[in-house]
Amino acid sequence: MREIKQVPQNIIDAIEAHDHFIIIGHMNPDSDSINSQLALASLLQYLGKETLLASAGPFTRQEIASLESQFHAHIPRKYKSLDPLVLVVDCSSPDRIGYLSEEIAGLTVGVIDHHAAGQGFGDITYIDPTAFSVTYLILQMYHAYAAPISQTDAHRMLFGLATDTGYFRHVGEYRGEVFLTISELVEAGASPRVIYQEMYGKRTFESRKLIGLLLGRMEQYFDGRMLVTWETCEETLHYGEVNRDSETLYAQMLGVNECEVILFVRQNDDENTCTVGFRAHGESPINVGAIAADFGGGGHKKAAGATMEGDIHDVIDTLIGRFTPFLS
Ligand SMILES: [Mn+2]
Repeated sequence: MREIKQVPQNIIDAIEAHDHFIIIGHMNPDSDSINSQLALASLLQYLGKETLLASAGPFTRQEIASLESQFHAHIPRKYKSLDPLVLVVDCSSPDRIGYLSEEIAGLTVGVIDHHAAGQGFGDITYIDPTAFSVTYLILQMYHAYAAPISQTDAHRMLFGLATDTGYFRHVGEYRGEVFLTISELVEAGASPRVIYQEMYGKRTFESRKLIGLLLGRMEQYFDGRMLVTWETCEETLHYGEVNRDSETLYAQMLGVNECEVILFVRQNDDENTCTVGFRAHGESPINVGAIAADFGGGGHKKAAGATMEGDIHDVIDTLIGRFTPFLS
């Protein structure tokens, strides 16, 4: 089993030295980011600290939309004057928190993250790129303090772990720590059934139509080793940001025999740029995070994103060129 990285002493010391905390996650928050923020706030409150949760949003993902009211969109000036420690979760660079990076200027920043690219940002760091989710790292902090885990926090931490492992589908051999963690959190009251429903159920009729549209137009490149699909900004406007389920789209595409890499190119409403989702098959050696980083984006080896200039077909051409050395 993988060795568990200890919570660094300087994080523990910094928490000890502060009474007020600002907890920030990345923009376009996902379940790992949001639930890491919430579970960390609970732990700090248990330690007698005051916390403020902040997020640049938007809360478009269905499974987190109802949580928005717990987050501040801006840091109140008064709170900043209390000398809070800023804890940033699930971010490999300061731009991932959006405009909030300007609002925390001058404050001490701790970073708790699991992205491989996440080095060199933050005054103090707890970074473990082998951890499947940041909620897993937050759980290690609960252990470090021997803090009790409420049912609500067990749910949050399991939800983050389920999200970042694609409901445990991306977990490979010798990663038994994931299942020990699941066992611990289920015994503390988290429900895998409820989390599955939150992640994959309760979808709209229109969201299935959108998946049908995007699967219907996908194209093969490099003898089927790459699959590409795309969406115009008019379609995004029609289907909405909430009516989507990109993970199901990706899973369907990656399930195609011989497929190693998929690209999902979405035109932005400025019409001059596109947002690209990259995914690689678990068995492929291709690191899409490194390729996304070439275009100013980032992410993990198997899942990444970038914003690129040009219309949909320019962006697809550029990316086909970039992947040619790996796939032809
Ligand atoms: Mn994450």
